[in-house]
Amino acid sequence: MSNQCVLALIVFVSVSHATIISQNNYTRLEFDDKKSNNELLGEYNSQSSMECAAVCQMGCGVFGFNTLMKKCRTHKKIFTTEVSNEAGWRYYSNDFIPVDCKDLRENGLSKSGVYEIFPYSTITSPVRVYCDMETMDGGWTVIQKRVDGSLDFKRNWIDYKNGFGAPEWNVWIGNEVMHQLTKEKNSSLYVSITLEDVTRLYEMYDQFSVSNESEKYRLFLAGDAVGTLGDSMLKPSEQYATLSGMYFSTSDRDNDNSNDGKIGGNCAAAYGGGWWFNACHHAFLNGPWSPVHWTWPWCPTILSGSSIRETIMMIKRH
Ligand SMILES: [Ca+2]
Repeated sequence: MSNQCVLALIVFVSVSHATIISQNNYTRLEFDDKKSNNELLGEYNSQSSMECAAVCQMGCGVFGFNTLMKKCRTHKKIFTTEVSNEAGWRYYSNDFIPVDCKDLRENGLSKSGVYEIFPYSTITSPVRVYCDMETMDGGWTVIQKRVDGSLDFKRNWIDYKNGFGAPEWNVWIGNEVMHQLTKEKNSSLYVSITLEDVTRLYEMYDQFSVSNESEKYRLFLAGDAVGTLGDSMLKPSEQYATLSGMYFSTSDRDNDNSNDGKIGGNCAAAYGGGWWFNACHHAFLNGPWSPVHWTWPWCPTILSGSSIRETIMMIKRH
């Protein structure tokens, strides 16, 4: 429970002497048939309290759902004095702290979109992520998404560490967040590439994790790879090197296995984006959007960025 929620509940109890009923990770406030007018963020039509909860998840402290009018009201804080009587209202405190999109899915949120998650155990600030709630039972946290060339992926170590872009658009969620989401947790990786003709191909890896910064955000993949793209990351073929076990490299941090003088031994600089390069790659989803320069996004299935409309990488804890 966040400090804000604790404070809010104390204020509420002291004012109204209400009892509190814990329910579905939201705390039901026994304050029936009254409407709060305090610090209103928005009012929406809503079919259920869970739908209302999903709206609140984007950043409210308290929400009310009217079972008769099918309306939802979100508030920054709990009501204190500004209350009016109106039949049908039930109020809830948002004390649910989701670690990832799977947490949200398991708590009944079934609509894909941008949510706030709290992947850090010690830092309380949220991370905005896109959750895919439809693909393979939903609960997928998107870690990479590209829909056009308007966001430059040729970036330095710090940018890849902290992430860049926006979750509803083009995004790299950040290596540090990836590490937090996958440390001590068995996660699957789902890669999808949508082609210009809107064919959507995918590959799912059973186990995916990223180590910490002192281990240069090293990539680990294991288990089965299934899908329609073919495996280009883990064990593509005899002549193709794996990316599992590789360190993350950017143009300013060469951690790759290349000593090739033609590219200065620096894969990230040569191919124009950060990645877990070997020497260098047969899968590379962070290349320059310009098709002339984005080579081998997913070899041998996709040899040039020119045929790509969209890429997505997303993960889900087992
Ligand atoms: Ca090198």
